[in-house]
Amino acid sequence: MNKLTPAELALLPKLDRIELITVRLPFVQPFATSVHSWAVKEALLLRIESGGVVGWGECVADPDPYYSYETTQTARHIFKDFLLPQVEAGISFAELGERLRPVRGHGMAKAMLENALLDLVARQRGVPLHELLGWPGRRIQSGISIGIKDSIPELLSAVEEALRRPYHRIKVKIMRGKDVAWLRALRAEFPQIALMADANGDYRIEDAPLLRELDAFNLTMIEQPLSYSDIVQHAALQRELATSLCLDESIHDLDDARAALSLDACRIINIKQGRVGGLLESLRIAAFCHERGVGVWSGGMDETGIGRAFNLHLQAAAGFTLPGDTSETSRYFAEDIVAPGVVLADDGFIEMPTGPGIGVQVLEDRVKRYELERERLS
Ligand code: OSB
Ligand code: MG
Repeated sequence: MNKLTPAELALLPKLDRIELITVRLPFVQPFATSVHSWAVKEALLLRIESGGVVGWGECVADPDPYYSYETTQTARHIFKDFLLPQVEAGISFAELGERLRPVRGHGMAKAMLENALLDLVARQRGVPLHELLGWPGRRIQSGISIGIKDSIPELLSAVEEALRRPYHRIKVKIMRGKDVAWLRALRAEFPQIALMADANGDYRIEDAPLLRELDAFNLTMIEQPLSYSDIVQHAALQRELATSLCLDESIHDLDDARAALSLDACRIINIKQGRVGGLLESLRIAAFCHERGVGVWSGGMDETGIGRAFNLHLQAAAGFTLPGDTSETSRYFAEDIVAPGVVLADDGFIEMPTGPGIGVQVLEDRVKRYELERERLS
């Protein structure tokens, strides 16, 4: 067992009030993957209070199971019936992790709980979250994930607009039928940019010859080309491609990351703290990859400003050497539930919030405005 970190040793405070809040924010424009298109962000939030200090967590599950089997409803059920009963004042985050271990999977529900507790403890100590996690703040690289478009010209203009911000790297979603020709057109127009593609599992191993054609486009990586549940076939595919593979959906915890690297199923991992059970497991995965020279980056789940702030703080850690999917707030929402929003500096970098906890202010009147449901649990 590795030495525990200060955050893992931190103790849970007594909670005076616990609420689950569902919010629904319209997206500025719909976001489409190979699997589904979302027009609104529906998110389950956790609000906890201790001695007048408030901590927030965001569950990255959607109301539907089109990215993961978890949904806002499964997260609510697992949280109320299995996770919350394990929370006890005075135990450490490490002890909480041990108590939650028998609950198989449901990393999104677990991350929401851990998020809120870490934010609360950091706010009580008056330190930024990244400091509680043991890392000095830094400016981070930006990246953008551009959804599936109806036509190649639409994709070209979306990329052009993103380059003007300027984002450090561009990720485009691909799917069967919107792949080789689309990337060829992009490369012809933008020969030099850092470009990658995310298939969200749309291909099968039989598509290896088609995917090999993507080697011509000098992509920094291809993200999750094969099934969300597969690691072995990704290893077979990686042997056939010059381009690095990156796994997203297939990685739920450190053990999955170990399996993927030992099988050479990918050369890069997309760490979404909201998918792998929270920030502490994310840091374990990042450290494991860093020791092996494997790059990681922070993905996103189109979070509200709450979840986005957690993703920012995570990227203070060593190992996050690649630009992630952390984009400007205005790209997702006309109005967010936190202030300030994420903006790019002129050089495309993003500043890490410096205030206590996640370092952004949650605007409770806005939360109320976008609220669908609020359930008080204590
Ligand atoms: O596969 O990384 C993905 C959004 C929702 C579900 C899955 C994915 C994404 C993104 C967008 O790519 C990331 C973001 O902008 O937050
Ligand atoms: Mg992805």
